[in-house]
Amino acid sequence: EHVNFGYSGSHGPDHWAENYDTCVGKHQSPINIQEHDVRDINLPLLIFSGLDTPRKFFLINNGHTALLYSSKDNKQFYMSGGPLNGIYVFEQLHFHWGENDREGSEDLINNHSFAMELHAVFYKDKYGSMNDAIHNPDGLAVIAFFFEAEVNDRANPLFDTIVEALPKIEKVGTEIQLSENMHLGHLLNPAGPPSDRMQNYFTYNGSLTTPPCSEVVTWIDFKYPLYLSHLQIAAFRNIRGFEGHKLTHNFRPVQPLSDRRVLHNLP
Ligand code: GRE
Ligand code: ZN
Repeated sequence: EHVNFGYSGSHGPDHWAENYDTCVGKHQSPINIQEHDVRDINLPLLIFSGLDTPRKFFLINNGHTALLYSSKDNKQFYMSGGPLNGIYVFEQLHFHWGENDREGSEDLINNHSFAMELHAVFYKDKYGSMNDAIHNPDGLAVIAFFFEAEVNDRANPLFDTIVEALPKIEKVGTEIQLSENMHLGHLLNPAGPPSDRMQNYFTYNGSLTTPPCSEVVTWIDFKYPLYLSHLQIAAFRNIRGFEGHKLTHNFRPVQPLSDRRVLHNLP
């Protein structure tokens, strides 16, 4: 196993630029989203399609995160509208977490770290693939959901299928098919569309939060968090990274906002 990047020591975020010079750009992610840098505006409706098509999902441990992708034999999951020009196609979703429930999200809101952050990654349809899209400034759009640890420690049943499968992908490179077909609408929008919850978001231009840190991402961060129990979150910390160590945390620290503005869409 070759470690190309990690989250501590000589492979940690401070060293990424030694192998990936784009990681020192001026429009990097994540950022601390602070009230005084944010402008309220009214964007067009953010539109999703294919949300309620059930799909087979595969869960993989790639050494950096737990990642889900779906077979492409069915109707695809698309996103458009909001801050986006054109149509974006779903590619994968994955998680970022911390050593405890007081950290773990990548973007912060008013200095607040959430316990976990889900990234659903989409590429612009006209570029045809993820690999081609990442060479274009408008190549990717990522919707981010923050998670808090539920104070009453109730589990979120929508995430049970994923959480219960994590022990089966403990080793780097392992992959399984989830036992139940899922539709993303159910997972990401429990209130069911149309819902204001998915129109209340921050948006800004930034980068991949992992090497090569390409500055090609339109970020869409939903303001209201989802909930998981402490134990559900803890299950993620048990998967292994490279060299067999537990992947206890995998969030990148915040990067300078520089000359950027963050927009807040008011539903
Ligand atoms: C990541 O690896 O964390 C990532 C991607 C694609 C887009 C955004 C992002 O792989 O944070
Ligand atoms: Zn990510």
